[in-house]
Amino acid sequence: MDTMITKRMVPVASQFLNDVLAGLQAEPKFLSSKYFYDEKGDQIFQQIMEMKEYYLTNSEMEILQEQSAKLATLISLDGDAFDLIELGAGDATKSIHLLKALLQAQLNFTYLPIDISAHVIADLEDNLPKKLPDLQIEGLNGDYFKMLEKAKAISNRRKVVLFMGANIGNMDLAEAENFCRDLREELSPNDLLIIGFDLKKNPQQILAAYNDPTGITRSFNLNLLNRINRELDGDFNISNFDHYASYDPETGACKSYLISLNDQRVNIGDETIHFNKNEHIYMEISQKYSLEDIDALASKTGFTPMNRFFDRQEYFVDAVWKVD
Ligand code: AVJ
Repeated sequence: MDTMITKRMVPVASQFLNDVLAGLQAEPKFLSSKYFYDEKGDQIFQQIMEMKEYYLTNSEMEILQEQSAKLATLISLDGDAFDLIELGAGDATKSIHLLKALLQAQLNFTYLPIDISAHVIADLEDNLPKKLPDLQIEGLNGDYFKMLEKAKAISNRRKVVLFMGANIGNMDLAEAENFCRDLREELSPNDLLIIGFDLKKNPQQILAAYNDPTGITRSFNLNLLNRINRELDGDFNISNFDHYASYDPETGACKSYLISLNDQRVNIGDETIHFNKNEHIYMEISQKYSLEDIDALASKTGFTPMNRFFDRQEYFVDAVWKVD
């Protein structure tokens, strides 16, 4: 069992249980996509990124592969030393291109990857120095905001924050606004934020990325029910649920649901949850943005848009914002 302690001093496992029960006892029911990523969920997400319908990864990869030198120039400002902080660094397969460009430009910086997963941080500290011997790296394992505090305690150098992968898409517009405002509070004037957004585009193309015919995304959603069975003593019968994805071009909200295929009861530990036939569980939002939406988000939350980096097809943008 995980013994990590959260901010409110609730063990992670019971935080998971509390969130699951609160979501499934609510009307309408919901679960949080942040719980998708157990070991199995990580594996399925890898498969999603390899799907031909899932254009996001290739688009942002192209931006980093082809425009990292330009990004590095922009980041360096007047050449002073800085800390490059990455939120949710993962395996850094995209950011490694930027790290290379920054080293090539002989800039004085330390890379501070932040990730909630201890083994992600251990792997990065192991592997990156082998690939980039000159890299100064200091991994921070924990909650984004607590680790940002820690990063500020380590040095008072200018901060450049990377938040890529369209991870902001997993927040609805109000949550994204709060997140950016909270992030702004941790930063100082002239600090930078480089933030990846998936852009509004042909609705068919967006929907296809979240509704693949082979059912990989379906199993990604259903895996959370399996995880509840495994970790919280649940008895979901997975074959009694189906995946439903939707995209609303008016709001840019791409949402996924699990639909109960019949009237059923599910036990989770000591609790019993009732599902009506055709009742839905709201599982995930992947919010899409227009360029106007992105600029509006920046100015509402204390940032000024500085520059934008697109892939050739303009499916995706990495926006560079400066703290006001
Ligand atoms: C990791 C949040 C960027 O929303 O596109 C992929 C997760 N969900 N397919 C996304 C996801 C279903 C992904 N992000």
